[in-house]
Amino acid sequence: MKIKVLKPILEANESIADEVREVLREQGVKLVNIIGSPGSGKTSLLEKTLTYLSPEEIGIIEGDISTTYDAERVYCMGAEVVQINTQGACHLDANMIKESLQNLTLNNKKIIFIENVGNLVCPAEFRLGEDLRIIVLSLTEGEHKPLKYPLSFKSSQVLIINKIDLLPHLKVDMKGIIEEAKKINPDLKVFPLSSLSGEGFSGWIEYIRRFIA
Ligand SMILES: Nc1nc2c(ncn2[C@@H]2O[C@H](COP(=O)(O)OP(=O)(O)OP(=O)(O)O)[C@@H](O)[C@H]2O)c(=O)[nH]1
Ligand SMILES: [Mg+2]
Repeated sequence: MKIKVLKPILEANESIADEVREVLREQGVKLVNIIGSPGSGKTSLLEKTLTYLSPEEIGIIEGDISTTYDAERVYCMGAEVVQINTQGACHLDANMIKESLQNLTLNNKKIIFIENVGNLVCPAEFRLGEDLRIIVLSLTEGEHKPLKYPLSFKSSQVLIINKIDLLPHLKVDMKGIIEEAKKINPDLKVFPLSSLSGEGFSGWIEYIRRFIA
């Protein structure tokens, strides 16, 4: 019996991710991949961030298993948006991003944010051609996520600790979370903030503005 093994999925994904990166580099557009658990606040972070930036210069690719709810939320903030429904898949892959780019106007954009499917495991495995990977962790998720889901933290450059407005109501050690995350990834840039109240946003906005520039 002969069994054909095609190019391993991750390897094929890597080469498409390189293509995506090259297309966007030629256009001068940066790509940011936002990962995090369901409900950690990825869409809320985008909504609030759009109020500080120029939405017409921003494209958004929304990844969800189904529905267009998140796309509608960011569309209302003035950004051009494409929704990907993965129909069950727990992460986006580079080919989905390559196809989405055909549905976005690139020549007036400076940055594209991807909101990945809510999941702390699978999205970490798949590069999408991004220049920056951000992990959003909310305080309500509790402690030890960095040690339990190390690849998500290791492969990201920025950690957003969201929902700090809830700190007085929770028994959670934010300092401990940061220490643990830094153990996994000492270079991780950490921004504790609230996407609801806007508390802590100045440092994050300064960082992303500099990144775009
Ligand atoms: N108190 C508080 N609530 C927040 C904050 N950010 C988001 N939320 C709430 O958390 C819930 C989930 O927020 P979303 O932004 O939809 O989370 P998400 O990560 O995009 O969720 P999925 O797309 O389903 O994975 C919503 O009810 C938000 O209003 C925050 O900083 N503080
Ligand atoms: Mg969302």
